[in-house]
Amino acid sequence: MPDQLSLPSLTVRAIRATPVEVPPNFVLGTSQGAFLRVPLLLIDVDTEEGVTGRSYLFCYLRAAAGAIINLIDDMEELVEGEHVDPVALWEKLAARYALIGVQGIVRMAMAGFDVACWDASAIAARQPLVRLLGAEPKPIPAYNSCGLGLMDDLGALAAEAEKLLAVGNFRAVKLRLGYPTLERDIAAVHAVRNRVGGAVALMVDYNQALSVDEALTRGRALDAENIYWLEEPIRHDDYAGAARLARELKTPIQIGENFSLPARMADALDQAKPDYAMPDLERIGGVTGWRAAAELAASRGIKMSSHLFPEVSAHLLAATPTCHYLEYVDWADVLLREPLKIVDGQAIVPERPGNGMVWDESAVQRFRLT
Ligand code: SMN
Ligand code: MG
Repeated sequence: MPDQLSLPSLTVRAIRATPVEVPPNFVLGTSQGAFLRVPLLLIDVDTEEGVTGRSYLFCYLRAAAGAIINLIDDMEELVEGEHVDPVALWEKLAARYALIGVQGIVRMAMAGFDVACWDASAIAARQPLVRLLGAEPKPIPAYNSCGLGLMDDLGALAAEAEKLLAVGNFRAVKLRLGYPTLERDIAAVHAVRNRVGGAVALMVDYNQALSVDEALTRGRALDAENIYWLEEPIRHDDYAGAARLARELKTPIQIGENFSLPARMADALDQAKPDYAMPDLERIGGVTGWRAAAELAASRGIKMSSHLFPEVSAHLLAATPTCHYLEYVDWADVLLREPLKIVDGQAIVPERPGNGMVWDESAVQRFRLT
């Protein structure tokens, strides 16, 4: 991505944050708990020039939404009347929040604002975000990550895999693992593999459930199962453990959804030496953080995928030199006038100005919290 971009002149007028909770089409049961409802925070940045930029955050917990709204109200006072220059605004806010620390939900709130600022800039420039970033739209290979959570009924699991492939003609899906036993993990893999066939890419995600020793044991068994990547088998900040897994296992190790800003990603890439990386838009620092992350991955020759936020991530991956896979979830579809399109298993980067997200206001009212 080019360093210097010319951005249109816009001025921040207000930031609005709207909490919503949408029912997922598929329950996502991870080893760390299941998502039965998806709490999102919609962010609108209004400018004096009449352009509005949009983004959303995934709050994980309903309780986090209110706390993030308070932070956004605080941020609004700091950026009102400022020129919409996302990199300069990131630096200004980072300086103001140095004492509380740019981490956790402070960093999420800043990322949400950053993504909306980039959207406003691209809309004002009458360009899709990908072009503002100096790249061209292109189809992005995607895997369907909407479901395949931990399930007791392996027949239902296999049926869900088939359903997930059918929606957008996907050729890749991600299965959550971390059942009480290795045997049960392998049974889940077999149930899905037998139903989808050998040509489908099957990623697996442990959500940090295992000790290093257990990950070596289960990983060695998975090495015989044609697994596309093994995601977060151990706690995300054990870089030495991850490096050992990457050395000893055949299956590629994937980490990244917990990289907190590009600096920690650099540490993780250099110390954990994962095969692949998948930063998350709201944890890596929005579009501004993603651009730095893409450079880090490119300079080390590491293929980079996205985590959640498929609408904005599609633009970003198209501008990422080592673009790998887009993680597709449909959570925001019900809230969007034009949801992200998947054709033949690939995400289509929209040509409309900005990141392409415009709220369906009646849906927002329907799913609004308070
Ligand atoms: C995941 C984590 C948290 C919420 C949704 C999904 C998972 C993934 O780790 O990578 O999709
Ligand atoms: Mg994951």
